[in-house]
Amino acid sequence: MVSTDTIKRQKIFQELRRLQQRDFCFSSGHILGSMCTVPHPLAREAYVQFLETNLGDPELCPGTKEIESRYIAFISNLLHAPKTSAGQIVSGGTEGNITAMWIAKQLSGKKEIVLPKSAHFSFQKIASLMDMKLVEIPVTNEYTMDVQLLKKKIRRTTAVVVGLAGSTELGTIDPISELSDVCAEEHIFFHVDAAFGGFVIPFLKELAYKVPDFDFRLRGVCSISIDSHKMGYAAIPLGTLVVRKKQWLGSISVDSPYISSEKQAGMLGTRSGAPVAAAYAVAQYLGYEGYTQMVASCMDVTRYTEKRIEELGLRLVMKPTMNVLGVKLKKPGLVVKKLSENGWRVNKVERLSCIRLVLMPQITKQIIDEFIPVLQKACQEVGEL
Ligand code: 0PR
Repeated sequence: MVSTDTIKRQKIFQELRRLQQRDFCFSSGHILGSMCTVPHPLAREAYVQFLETNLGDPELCPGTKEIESRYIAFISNLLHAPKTSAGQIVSGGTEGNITAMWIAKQLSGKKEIVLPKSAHFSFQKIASLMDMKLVEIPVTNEYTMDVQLLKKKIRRTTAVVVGLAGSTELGTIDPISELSDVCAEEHIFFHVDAAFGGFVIPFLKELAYKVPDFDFRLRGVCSISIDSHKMGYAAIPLGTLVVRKKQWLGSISVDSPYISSEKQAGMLGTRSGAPVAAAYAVAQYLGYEGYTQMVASCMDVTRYTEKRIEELGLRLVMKPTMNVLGVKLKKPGLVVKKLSENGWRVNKVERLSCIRLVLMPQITKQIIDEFIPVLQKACQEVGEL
């Protein structure tokens, strides 16, 4: 006879599955607007294995702490961080940016954030949370921060300048090298938001693409935030903030009397070791070579998509820098709605009058072949074509 407990469990899981079926899933290939992906199979396995760990109390789990240190070392190497640097695990790009702005505010005692108009909306949260002011710099025709305009906006009250290495809307890279020089000369904290591009640019370089420098080899770069749950092929939630000088983390540390470590840096207290173990497993498995192949394949699909879209008679906002494409439309909202009705998820960028496609590792040329006629029909129906 089946026990009442078994029946109870079955019912709960039936309900969970029923609700889950309403979700779009990455494996369907129909999510074309997200910056996340199906986690690598190894990430899934490691995640479950480390479910009970808490890196907020590191002495309870010295083994997981060691995994965290090794993962930070991997990220630091990828970003050419100097020996003086330190890394802080975060939940993703939002927390990475919050933590960087927190450090910049603490170190400078100032409140102004100078950033490109293209910066992610997490900075709006930061302004509100930390009582900071955003000074937006327009972008050039190439959709990157205008350095000449930036120079005019830097003042005695500037706490920090932010540059993007892979913008949310178009995947563009700001002139990080020039910004680094300006900030070094003015002694201003310079944060690079590489949430998306951090796991793309190093491998594009490996593949001999001409992409600008963005990492700690540039003298003025003070911190970089990079997400593993985007192009790192790992599980949500995981990002890393790397800072040039270890002691800067002291500015966001407090005494932590109830736990095993004397001080705790950063926003979170209790935090899972599972995403860290998952990301470490993926990094160990793929290595630089695996990530390079992955980026090469994403770029191959990007070029193919670009060609197929242009063949339809649609225009791109710009030649893509990485695996993010903006397709110019008069009514992006209507097209997104039509696509959604047909089971395809694409994001709209009203500000640039375009839709954004992100060619993540799960998107193949076959998926694009399925998508193109649906896009064509949607565009015809709303009068775009
Ligand atoms: N910085 C940049 C440059 C980003 O693109 C993003 C997110 C963040 C910071 C914030 O990162 P977290 O969301 O990890 O905190 N950019 C994507 C966006 O807002 C995130 C995203 C991911 C959106 C998956 C949709 C989606 O399905 O478009």
